[in-house]
Amino acid sequence: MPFEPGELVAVAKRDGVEVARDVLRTAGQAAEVRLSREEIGALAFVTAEVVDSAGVLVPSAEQELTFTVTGGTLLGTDNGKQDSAENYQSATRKAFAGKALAIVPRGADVQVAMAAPKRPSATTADASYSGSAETQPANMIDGDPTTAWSNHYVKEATGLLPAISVAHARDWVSVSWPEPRAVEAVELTFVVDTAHAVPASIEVSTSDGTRYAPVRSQQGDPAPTTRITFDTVTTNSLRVDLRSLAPGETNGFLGVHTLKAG
Ligand SMILES: [Ca+2]
Repeated sequence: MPFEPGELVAVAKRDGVEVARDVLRTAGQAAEVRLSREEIGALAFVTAEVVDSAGVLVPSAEQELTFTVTGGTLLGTDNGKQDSAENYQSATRKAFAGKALAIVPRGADVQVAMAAPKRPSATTADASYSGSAETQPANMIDGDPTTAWSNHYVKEATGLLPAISVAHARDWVSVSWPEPRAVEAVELTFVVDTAHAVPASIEVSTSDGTRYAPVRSQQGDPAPTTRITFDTVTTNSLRVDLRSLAPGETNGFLGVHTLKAG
């Protein structure tokens, strides 16, 4: 069965009546650390689990976790990895299979900080220009349909000049991933509102590692959700050049909620 992210539900029935149910969910990106503790005798065993924004354990997480203990001394840390060369006395330990353990005196309080996730396998997005801190390129690949990249900017009025905010003639957005793979389409969902319009034209390019060149046989017309198909290319980066419908006007800005290469 080909891999698809989602939910796998196993339901056990006896005489047609459900008696047990188990659910496996695909984990998203590491978002936070969940702590649980078990106290045995004079000791507390505090388990840290790296979970995604829905609280699902991220089994691939290997982030460094740093434990801070108050009301007692950190006695040791572990992550269950047999061949780990890390110091068992260190307050910092990498998660293994998404988990790490701290041992402290019973009653001591434990806080944990997670280092910025190392995601060499991450997809990244870029753009020739972003209008504000709230409309960065990463918004195109965050899986959130409400966030967007945009080139809309507002240059505040000064004593001499009125506020300026007019659309660029063109800008580009791009998406890159670590390992080359075959792609034959790109799908974009554009922002359409009083300031933003669907672009006048869309051109998809791919990089050979040094420069971008248009992909062949591009088909698809600009629309709020546009799918451009093209001859299959094997690449790790696509760039999409967008031309404004109203350059120099206040209603010709470009915005992209979602950019997907497939
Ligand atoms: Ca988004």
